[in-house]
Amino acid sequence: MTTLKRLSFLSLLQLCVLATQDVQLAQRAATPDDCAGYNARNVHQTAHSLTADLVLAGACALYGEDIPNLKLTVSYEDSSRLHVKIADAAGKRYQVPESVFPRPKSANLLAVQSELEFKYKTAPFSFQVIRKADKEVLFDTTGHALVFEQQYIRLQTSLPPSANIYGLGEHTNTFRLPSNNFTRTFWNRDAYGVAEGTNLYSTHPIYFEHRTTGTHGVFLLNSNGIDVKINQVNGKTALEYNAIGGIFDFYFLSGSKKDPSEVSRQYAKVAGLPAEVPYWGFGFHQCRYGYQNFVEVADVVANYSKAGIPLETMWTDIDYMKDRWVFTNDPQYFPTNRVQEIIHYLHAHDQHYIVMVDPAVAAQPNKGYGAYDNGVKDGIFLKGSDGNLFHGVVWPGVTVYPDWFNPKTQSYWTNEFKTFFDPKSGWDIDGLWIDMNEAASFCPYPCDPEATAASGGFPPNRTTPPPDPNAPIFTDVKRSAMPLPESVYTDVEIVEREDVSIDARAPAINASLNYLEPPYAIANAAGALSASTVYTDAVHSNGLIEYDVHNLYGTMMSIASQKAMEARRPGLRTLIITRSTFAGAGAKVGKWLGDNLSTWWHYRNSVAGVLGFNAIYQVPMVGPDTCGFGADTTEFLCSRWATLGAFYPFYRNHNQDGQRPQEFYRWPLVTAAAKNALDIRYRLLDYFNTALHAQTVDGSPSWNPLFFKYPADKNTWGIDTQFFFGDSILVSPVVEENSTSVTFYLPKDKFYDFKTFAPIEGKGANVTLNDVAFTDIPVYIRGGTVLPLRAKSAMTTTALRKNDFQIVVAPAADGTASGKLYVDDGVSLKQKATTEVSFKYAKGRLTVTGHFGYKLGVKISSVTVLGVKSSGPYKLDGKAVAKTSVAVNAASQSVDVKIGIPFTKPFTLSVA
Ligand SMILES: *[C@@H]1O[C@H](CO)[C@@H](O)[C@H](O)[C@H]1NC(C)=O
Ligand SMILES: *[C@@H]1O[C@H](CO)[C@@H](O)[C@H](O)[C@H]1NC(C)=O
Ligand SMILES: *[C@@H]1O[C@H](CO)[C@@H](O)[C@H](O)[C@H]1NC(C)=O
Ligand SMILES: *[C@@H]1O[C@H](CO)[C@@H](O)[C@H](O)[C@H]1NC(C)=O
Ligand SMILES: *[C@@H]1O[C@H](CO)[C@@H](O)[C@H](O)[C@H]1NC(C)=O
Ligand SMILES: *[C@@H]1O[C@H](CO)[C@@H](O)[C@H](O)[C@H]1NC(C)=O
Ligand SMILES: CC(=O)N[C@H]1CO[C@H](CO)[C@@H](O)[C@@H]1O
Repeated sequence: MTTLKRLSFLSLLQLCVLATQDVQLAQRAATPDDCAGYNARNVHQTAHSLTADLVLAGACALYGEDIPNLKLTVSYEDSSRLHVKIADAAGKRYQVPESVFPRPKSANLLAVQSELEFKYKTAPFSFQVIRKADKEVLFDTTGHALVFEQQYIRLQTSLPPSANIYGLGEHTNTFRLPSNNFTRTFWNRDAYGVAEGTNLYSTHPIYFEHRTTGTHGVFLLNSNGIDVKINQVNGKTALEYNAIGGIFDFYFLSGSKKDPSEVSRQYAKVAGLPAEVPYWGFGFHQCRYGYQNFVEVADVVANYSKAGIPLETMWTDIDYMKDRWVFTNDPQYFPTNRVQEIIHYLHAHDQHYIVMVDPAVAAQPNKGYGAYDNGVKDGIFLKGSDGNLFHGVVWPGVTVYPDWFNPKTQSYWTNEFKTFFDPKSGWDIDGLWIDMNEAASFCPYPCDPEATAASGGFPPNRTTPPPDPNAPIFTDVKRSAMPLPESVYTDVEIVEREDVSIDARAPAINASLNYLEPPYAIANAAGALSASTVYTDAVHSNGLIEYDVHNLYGTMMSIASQKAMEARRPGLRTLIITRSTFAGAGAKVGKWLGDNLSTWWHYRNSVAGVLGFNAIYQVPMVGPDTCGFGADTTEFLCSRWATLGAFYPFYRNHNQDGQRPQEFYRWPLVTAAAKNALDIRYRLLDYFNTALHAQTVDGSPSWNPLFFKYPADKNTWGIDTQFFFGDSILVSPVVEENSTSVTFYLPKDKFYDFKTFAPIEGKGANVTLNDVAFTDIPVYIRGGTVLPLRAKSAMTTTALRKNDFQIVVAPAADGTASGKLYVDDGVSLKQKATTEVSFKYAKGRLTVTGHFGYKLGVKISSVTVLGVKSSGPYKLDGKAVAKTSVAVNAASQSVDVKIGIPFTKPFTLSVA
């Protein structure tokens, strides 16, 4: 956009201010590159760091007043991480609070020990970040003026032509981002239908860039509204940050020449390691908006049982609430005693229950509504610029919003959870779903809450009559009432986060700035900054202004909710699924991809969405609404989606109120597809849990794009409809509408068909399969892998854990393979004992080592070696295995050796 057009966004007030600044107006630059930038003075270089004063070289005044004096700080935090901070010299500007984004520890290295070099020019100031090993320039602001104004900061880097850039989510673009004419806006937004190219629910300003020389990462820690623009300029890719506040706080990650996932691990050190999830969280989840009452919820549970489809967790959307007031239930439609019956039934059958909680509380004074009254008493609701409670409109009508920055909000939130979700007197939920936390409001801008609530019909009246309060449920399934054993609720001290420096500093609100309509308008698809959300001039209890912290709301709700859930069941892992996230949220919660639609585009595109959150943003527990949320699904789409869903980390069928029902049992074809896919998922569950556990330990992705495994193969760089589940399971779903054929890429490598175990040589070319049944999905094992499979699937993950293992050895072309297995009790935050097994296969010999602290209580039923034509002899720990225990499958060239030994200690098995 031109400056002139931008100027039309200026408020009258600002025009007045600017008009009096004749000098600046006269010198106003036309574009950022016309600005003179800053000159570096007093450059102070030590062995560990570099600091400099940056002094404005000439007025720029593109979108307001320049900040004349800046401070540059460069520190070498560890060998792979360079921290570059450009802030106002006074250090008064807003920075992301450490309570929301704890800073990584710095090893405070010597510059010479860093893999990265910081090179700069003084007049005008520009800098390059260079990887020393190969002199590769990773970031280069040369020729692009730094602009640093009150409400507009800008920095641009030149990158190679058509750069391979991944990340900068949340978005529904391709996984590899367009490298021309492209704007990625960060402004968390309730984005029904998740339109391509628009700002969505989350903000993750991290990108990975892949080159033939290696893969590196660049993270901008800034929570203000940002447009990142990517264009081709003079034969190069120009990546430009345009933020409307905050500072430039960059973390450069050197990555690796050979292994792109190294950047994921380096970023995990910055963003925080993701949370471990309870094992049952990987089971299949059923949800919908519009389950009318407790009878319907119970019927869905029963119908899943009758159909023989494993249902691990049943969910209830806002339908359970009375008039959609959070922390209430409708006594007619969802009476507590009947819901408790459902919860007891689920628990007795090793199943689980989750409900939704929204942040916004119905503004209902004098109604005896605890959640409102308590919040008002504690003074924890967010206030508008006039000092009164800020009102928006959400499901219940006019609402207020908790102010997560208020020190009393945590105890308020924890208490509401303790009361409403009390295991004895209330709803004993096992996990939590949080929504509308962008924060969303149905109110346009400007907002008249009363009028919007009235005209939108909030809250809506129920459209069905109440059920018979004594309606029998689960009549044809045996009933028993047994909650989770008390013994698991061991008391463990909850460590509160320490007070940290950056929180203590809320910059003064500047009355001459426009926080509602700043001069630079980011490309927010909702329009004005305050449209459909909390007003950006609302002031938090610590003085921070919503303008700066809007993008943190969902993550702060996540942090508070995680603490509240942990307080209910101390010592246990939490499963919390949120809609809105900021960088670092994965340390507390998982995420679903929001309100997508039942379309083939959304089905396909979900792979790119999951890849971003798992492999880049470190929010690994992620998945879309399987079969699609909005719009009616079809039998073929839901079949395909049921099979793809089985490979998402988070696997949940969820549907919109009023759409065609889409539980998997609704169609025979979808039932078969779901059963088939769940059979594969559950047999692979310990393999995947091992991968996700590894991610919680060092950030190694548990869902990998193809180029992470074949970085030198250019054909893989743009692929985002195939992925690796864990390190070694290649999934290539059918992507065309109603089709039974699929063309996908097989890298030059050895693979094995997961179903038949037959070997397949990848040629570094596309292959086409023409008869992929709707119940099926192409799955291959990458050569070089030892897979610890459960020998058979089960109806719940609890039952699954009682099944024996089958070890599958899939050798690479060189005849070797390796793998790992991690098992713990699946629920505790602190484990008393774990089992960690390592599998190595070479020269026809499988060696199993490790420690077996956690008692698996199962056997290894067999070891299956693929791609061998061995006639033995077969020896287990040196002793010959009976011929009758060996089954050779000539068709697939595999050998299955029944060993049936307890899985309690190391062993070796030789097959040749
Ligand atoms: C750039 O993108 C905009 C919006 O997506 C589109 O309307 C326009 O045609 C594109 N311009 C070019 C040159 O591709
Ligand atoms: C459950 O199954 C019964 C029998 O097929 C059917 O009548 C009922 O509509 C189903 N209910 C739900 C909620 O799926
Ligand atoms: C709900 O029903 C009541 C009573 O019939 C009516 O007064 C009210 O306007 C209805 N509310 C909405 C949102 O339709
Ligand atoms: C407030 O903003 C005005 C206009 O940009 C600026 O002149 C002034 O220095 C600012 N005040 C502070 C304390 O930053
Ligand atoms: C695909 O199949 C569904 C039934 O599952 C059908 O409703 C739809 O019209 C088909 N689409 C096309 C393009 O034929
Ligand atoms: C594989 O097919 C896709 C289209 O289905 C195409 O875009 C891609 O270039 C092909 N890859 C190779 C290596 O031929
Ligand atoms: C198929 C699918 O899940 N599509 C999209 C659903 O919505 C999220 C955004 O919230 C996207 O990331 C998914 O790709």
